[in-house]
Parts: sequence; structure tokens; C-alpha cells
Amino acid sequence: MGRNATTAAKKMSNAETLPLMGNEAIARGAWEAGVRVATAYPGTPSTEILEYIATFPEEDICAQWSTNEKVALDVAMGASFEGVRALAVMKHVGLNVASDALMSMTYIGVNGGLVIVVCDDPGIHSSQNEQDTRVFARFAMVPVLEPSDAQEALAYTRAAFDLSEKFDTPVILRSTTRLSHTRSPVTLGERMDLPGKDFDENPKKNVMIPSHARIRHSAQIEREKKVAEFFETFELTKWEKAGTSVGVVTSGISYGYVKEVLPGASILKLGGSYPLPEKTIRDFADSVDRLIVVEELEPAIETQLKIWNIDVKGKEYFSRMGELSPELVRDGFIRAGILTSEAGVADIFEIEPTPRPPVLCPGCPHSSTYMALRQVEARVAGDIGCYTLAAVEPLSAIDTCVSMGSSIANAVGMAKSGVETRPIIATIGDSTFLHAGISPLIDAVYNDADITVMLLDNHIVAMTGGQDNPGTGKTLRGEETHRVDLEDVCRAVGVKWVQTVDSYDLAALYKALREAIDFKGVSVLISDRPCVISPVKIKGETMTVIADNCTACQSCMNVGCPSISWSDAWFDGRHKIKINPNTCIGCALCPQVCPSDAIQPLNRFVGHAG
Ligand SMILES: Cc1ncc(C[n+]2csc(CCOP(=O)(O)OP(=O)(O)O)c2C)c(N)n1
Repeated sequence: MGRNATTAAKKMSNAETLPLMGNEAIARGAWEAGVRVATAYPGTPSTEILEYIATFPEEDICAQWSTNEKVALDVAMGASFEGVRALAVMKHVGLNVASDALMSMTYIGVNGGLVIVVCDDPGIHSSQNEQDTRVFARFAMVPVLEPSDAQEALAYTRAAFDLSEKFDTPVILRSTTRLSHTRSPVTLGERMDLPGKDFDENPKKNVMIPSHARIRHSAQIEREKKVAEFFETFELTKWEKAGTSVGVVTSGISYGYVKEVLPGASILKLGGSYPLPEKTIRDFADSVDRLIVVEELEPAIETQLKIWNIDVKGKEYFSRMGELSPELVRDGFIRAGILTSEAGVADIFEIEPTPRPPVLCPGCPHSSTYMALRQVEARVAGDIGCYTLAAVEPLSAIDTCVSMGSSIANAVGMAKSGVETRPIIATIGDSTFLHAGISPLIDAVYNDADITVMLLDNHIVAMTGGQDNPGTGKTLRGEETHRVDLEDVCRAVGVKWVQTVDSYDLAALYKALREAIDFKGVSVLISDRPCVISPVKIKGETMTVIADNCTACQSCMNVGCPSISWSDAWFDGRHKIKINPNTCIGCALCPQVCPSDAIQPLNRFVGHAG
């Protein structure tokens, strides 16, 4: 949703039932729960939650982007210390970044209720992996609630805050891409008017030094038992009684698939998927002949049932990888011999989507940065952002990509290996640099690594839809704030060679890159040009190809611009080129690489349209 956030909240409060996306419903639930501070670092599929929260009045709720997920969680924790309800939102890999805070926070507990919304991405639609947050929650001993539709997303968010305060624990609300981005009807409630609490001045609880932590660890283990006991009668857990031949234990989005594929089966739908209510599950298991667990990703529930010696099957029939779907759940039940044919199964709409490889936008400034990089035959440590798309053809200019901020430290390791003979370059976007790139840059300077960092500053978090960050000088609510100057940051940590070049000026980019590489030690080249989509849409002169001049050399194809394609005309056995005038944004990168002057402004040939 990015900068164009709608005033969803205002519209919402005027109606009782609305079609809401899961993420909108979570935002609404947080507002209704009386949350006072909400923080996040963007990440698909969670990003919209904070954007929706920011449409509620500032007097109700402070909503802000944090520089990374650990900061987001620490800020939320600070608010909780002060006795108000607080929310931290992130995608699944964000929890890795926040985990150091989480692992101590779970000993401390909460004062004001503290909920962490974590959105998993089964199927890896837009992430670097597909980890299961329930496994992490088990490790951190943090209760998990798993809604299965938008209405539940709202109700469970509210319930998560009650649970958090009742048991003095952070609570994780787990969503997944399908839930976060699917719309269904939601009946709205009122915002709770909560009295503030005083700061709990109790160092033994709030200050994690070894002597306190030992005691808090045992409190945490006791708490786990109490929450499990509470989940035995949890109002959000539903036992749907039907036939006795098969019973299905499930939670979250998988519940909907089971209902669709196996209507009439006995189902135990768990509202909380950690810690599990042993007695309820045993009673359910005893009431059916066969017990099956249907869960997305890891066998989190199944493993616990097996530890309890309950006769159960699950991952034997349902994959441990990727997203489930009605089709896959149906196939699993067929494999299990529970469905012998497709008869009786609701009609499933099967379509085979045409694969479309992801591409950079027409005029994307990252294209030219990577074209310059290709000229220097470097070993390139990449990072996470739109620019990761340069890993694929035609740019094919990245050798590694691990996690946010890894590029610079990977480059340091490459340099220190003593093996690499090529220049070593780390490429990293502005938001990623501010998220996790500054400490490795300090490391590089401190350890005198001979590397070049290309900082791709497009003045936005483009990958997640155009959010602001400390480098844009705007807050989540679009207000002006201090703008972090990236050059200043690099110089302040001791980088001696720092230069900023317009990403659209290919010649300047090549020259500066050569100089940066020749510099012994850490150099930072900032390739600077706003993203074409945000904050201002640029529109230069639309380009066209003068067919007579085109020698079909294909140089412009290496820009990787989706507006450039092959025409039906041929030269020397190769396709000539054409440019789609409707999608060309006039960045004028392609004429800079055309050796035969074949690419020129369209207006020069058709006259000004005005
Ligand atoms: C730990 C973690 N948090 C969030 C994300 C989601 N995410 C992917 S790239 C990215 C930032 C991209 O911004 P930037 O570095 O400025 O590059 P751009 O996309 O603008 O080119 C984010 C937030 C992630 N992949 N990992």
C-alpha cells in the first residue's frame, strides 16, 4: 500500500461489517484492544498492518516504522514497561533479527500487554526462506495464536492482548501470506478504554542479570504449564463433532482447507498452537478411530502429539514444504485412504498460471548500477531488496545473497579469505543499509578490508511497496523528520573514499566505480536516484528505436528493461529491437548503451503531443 495509504480506519468506523484483508483486521483488532504504541519494520506479507494502523488517529495510537525488527520489538517492550499495550509487527525472518530481545523478553514478561504479529510466508512468495514461527515460539516459550480468517484475525488480536496480560507473557499472533492478503467479512467492535498501569518497579523481573534470569527462567517454565492448562478450555479452540472414523487436528489457514475438502469430519481447531492442551487433544484422539494433523510447514503439532505417544499421522500425507491448498489437502487425504475418489469433494477451481519471471521496472535505477558492475568483473556479494533481481538474466550480476545486511560482512570475509583475485564489491539498498548494514561497515573499516560498497539509494523501501525509512526524512504518517545522510554515516564510521553519483549517468558511474575499486581499503559508492515508482513518478521523454539504425547488437537488452523487446525486423540473422512507448518512462539509460544511435526520443519523430 506504501505512501498511498487509504483512510481505511475512518471508513471502517462507520460500518459494522466490512470486507477486510487479514492484515486490516489485525490492525483493527490492535486498535480495538486499546494498543497505544505500534511498531514494525516492513516485510511482505506483514507490511500493510502498520500502514493501516497509521490511519487511526494519532491521539489513539503511536504508529512508527523502526529501523529493524529488533528495534521495533525493543520499542514495543519499552511501551509495555510503561504499562500500555504495545504491538510489534514483522515478517517471519524479522523474528530472527528480533530474537535476541525476544529471548530475554520472554523471561521478563510484560506490564502492558505485548503482542508480536509474525507473518509467515509458506511457499516463499517473497522471502529468502520459509521458516515456521511456531517452532521459534516453542524455543522462546511464547504462546502462539493462529487465526484462520479475517474475522478471527480481529478477534484473536484482541484475545492475544488479554492472554498477554493474564499470563505476563509476550504473545505471538501468527499469520501467513494467504490470511494476511485475503479479504472476508469482518464485524467490527469498539475500542477498549483502558486505564494506564504504573511502571512495575521490580528489578528482579525487569533487569536480566544472571541471578535474576535464573529465577525468571523457572517462572517462564511454570507459565508454560499454566497457559497450556488455560488452552484446555480456551474459547477460541473449537471441537467440531461429526463422524468417528477420522478426526483432524488443525489450526490457522489449514482449517479452511480441511472444512472445504472433508466437510463433516470431526475437527479439533486449535485457537492456540503453542503450548498445546494435552487433555483436550487426548480426549479428541480417543473419540475417533484415526487421528490426522493438517498443518502448514513444520510438524509442530504432530511432533508434540507423538512425544505424548498419541497415535497420529500428518506429514506422511501433507508436505512439510510450501503452502497448502484445498487441492493439496484433498490429495493428502486421498493418499491417506480417507478420500478414495474426488466424489463428494467440493469443486476445486484449478488454473495453471503462466510463469512470469520477476523483472526490474522500466527505468529502475538499479539496472544501470548493475550494468556498471558487470564491466568490472567483480565478485559481488548481494543483499535483499529489489536489486536482488539483478541476480537473474540479463543482468546476472550478483554472486551471493544471504539475509538483510549480509552483503558487506560477506565481502569482508571474501577479502580476508586471501583467495579472491577479483575486486570485491558489496551491493546494498538504502533501507537494508540502515537496517543491518552499518555495523558490518564499521567492521569493514575496523578490520581494514579492501572492499567497495555500492549503496543503492533509491530513497525508499521499494521491495515492500514504497515505505519511508530514516533516509527519506519522512515518518510512517508522512510527517517530515530528520533525514539521515548516508554519506555522513559512512564518513562518520571512518570510510575515507565516499562518492555519490547519479544512477542514470552511466559514464560517471563507470568512472567512479573504477576509482572506488582502485582505492585500497573500504570505499563507498552511492548510486543515487529515486525509485521510479515512488516518491515521485519520473517521466522523461519516451524513447523509440530508429529501425534503420538498429544493428541488432542487443546491447540495450542488457539493461534488463521490460519495455525493450525484439521486433519482427531482422539484421544479420538477429532480431532488431523495439520499445513499448506505453511503459517506457524515459529514463534514457538505453540510448547510453546503444552504439549506433538507434534509440532516440520518440517526440523528435512524431512531433509534440503537448
Ligand atoms: C529480516 C527481514 N526483514 C524484512 C524483509 C523484507 N524486505 C526485503 S528487502 C527489504 C528492504 C528493501 O529496501 P532497500 O534495501 O532500500 O532496497 P529497494 O527494494 O528499495 O531496492 C525488506 C524490508 C526481509 N527480507 N528480511
